[in-house]
Amino acid sequence: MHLTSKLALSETAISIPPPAQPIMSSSLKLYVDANYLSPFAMFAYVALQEKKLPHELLTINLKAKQQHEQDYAALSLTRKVPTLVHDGFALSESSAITEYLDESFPGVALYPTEPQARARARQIQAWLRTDLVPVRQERSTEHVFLTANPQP
Ligand SMILES: N[C@@H](CCC(=O)N[C@@H](CS)C(=O)NCC(=O)O)C(=O)O
Repeated sequence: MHLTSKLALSETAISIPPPAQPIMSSSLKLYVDANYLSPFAMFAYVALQEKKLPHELLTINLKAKQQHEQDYAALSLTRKVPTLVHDGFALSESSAITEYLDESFPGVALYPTEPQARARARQIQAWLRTDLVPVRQERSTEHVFLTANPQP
């Protein structure tokens, strides 16, 4: 019997509405690179963590070209990581993933709701992905996480 009905039948009759969405019954899988160095995969992973969404983390060995194998290519048109699979719905592109998670699940808001603030957040995200590529190249995740004593 559901918790809500049990409580409703009891004398105190405290009614606790079920969560807006049954998070635990959703199946979420995130495909990331096997070295855990893709900054794009990190965006999606951090979104799952921030929203406290239980998920399965699966790895794709990019060096071994696993992204081109039939099973993964069927999920990701671009054959890149990350890819999120939510109850059979497969979605690539890190910003699409973070926005989808934010719009689909309750919990902490990843983006502001006010349109101008939201646009500003997306603007910064877009800069990070495009215009700030030279900075990303100079401070790549390989450099930051794998170089001993990286220079600031
Ligand atoms: N625009 C994509 C970029 C994803 C991307 O470039 N992923 C790289 C890893 S950092 C990848 O999967 N590369 C494999 C390949 O190009 O074959 C996003 O934001 O998700």
